[in-house]
Amino acid sequence: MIGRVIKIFSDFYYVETDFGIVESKLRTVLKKQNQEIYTGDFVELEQFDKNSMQAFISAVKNRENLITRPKVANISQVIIVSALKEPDLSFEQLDRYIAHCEYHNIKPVLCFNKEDIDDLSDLKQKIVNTYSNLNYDIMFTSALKRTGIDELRPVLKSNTTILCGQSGVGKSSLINAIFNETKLRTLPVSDKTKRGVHTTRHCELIQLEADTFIVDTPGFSHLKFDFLLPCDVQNLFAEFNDKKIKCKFKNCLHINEDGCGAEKIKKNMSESRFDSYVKFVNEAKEYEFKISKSSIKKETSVKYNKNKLMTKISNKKRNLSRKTINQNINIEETI
Ligand SMILES: Nc1nc2c(ncn2[C@@H]2O[C@H](COP(=O)(O)OP(=O)(O)OP(=O)(O)O)[C@@H](O)[C@H]2O)c(=O)[nH]1
Ligand SMILES: [Mg+2]
Ligand SMILES: [Zn+2]
Repeated sequence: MIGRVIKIFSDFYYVETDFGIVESKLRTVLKKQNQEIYTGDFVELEQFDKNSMQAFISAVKNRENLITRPKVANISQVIIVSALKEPDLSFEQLDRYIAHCEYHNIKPVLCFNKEDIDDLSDLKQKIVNTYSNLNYDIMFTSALKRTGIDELRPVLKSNTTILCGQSGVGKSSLINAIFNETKLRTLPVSDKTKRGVHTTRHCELIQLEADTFIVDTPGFSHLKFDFLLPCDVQNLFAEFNDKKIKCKFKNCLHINEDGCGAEKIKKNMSESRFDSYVKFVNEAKEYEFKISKSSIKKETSVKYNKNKLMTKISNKKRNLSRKTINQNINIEETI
């Protein structure tokens, strides 16, 4: 029997099947193989007991894709949800989510929720100016007043769509509005921090129609670009995909290099986008620095002594010299 993992709670995998939702555990052999299973995975079930609706997962089908933040498999679309207000829209956070989608080669849809709060037309205009020429679809919604929801439905059709975005922006509320019922728990943003209170704790796949799924995810805001090299960050910004860029420098970051050929692109890029770009490049630089240090360490783990290759003993394993021991004693005494 084949099913799809819709939710994971510690050791339990909830699998949607033709018979309903089956509470499943992993076969020991899969555990031993360290087989990871994610929400959205298609799995094979064995030893299905119809009475208790329990079974064992014996295999995982090949994945079409796996996005990593949060980890969900076989998705066809990402909608990045932001709130126009409460919490205030952060262009930087939005760019982080967009760049993460680009990293996974997915063009996200941008959804701006809570349009019922105040007259936000200036902000909306700024959003359109910043993102529409980058070919991202933009939607304005209110889960509360149910505006924009009918426009959202056709976007979801026949897709497995993951809603992601910071805590409190209204992801679960939007799903409730789409279903016209309270399927998911939602909570007001905190009065103190003006942020969400992390109401959704797990990724959950919900079936809207036979071939239409939505995944609710917990909001988080610490996406960092500390896993790629500085010169790769430009691939995550649609502005730099322009084939017309003719920068003569190799590995140019297009930030403040004299004579950089991307000058024109930068002029057309909105200030907030450029700021985000520079920030992400700096995070990538930290990563570059870290790996450069660790590779030096590797190289020095062996050394030549009298033409013989010797393995250097790590500092932890090496006995302290008498001088160091004496010095340490002196330090302790002075404390
Ligand atoms: N005014 C207004 N409030 C909204 C809207 N959508 C959601 N809210 C409120 O915002 C708060 C947070 O909504 P949630 O749906 O829990 O937000 P979330 O994105 O799922 O948050 P996490 O689960 O923590 O990631 C709730 O009090 C909602 O009632 C909206 O369109 N307008
Ligand atoms: Mg939620
Ligand atoms: Zn350049």
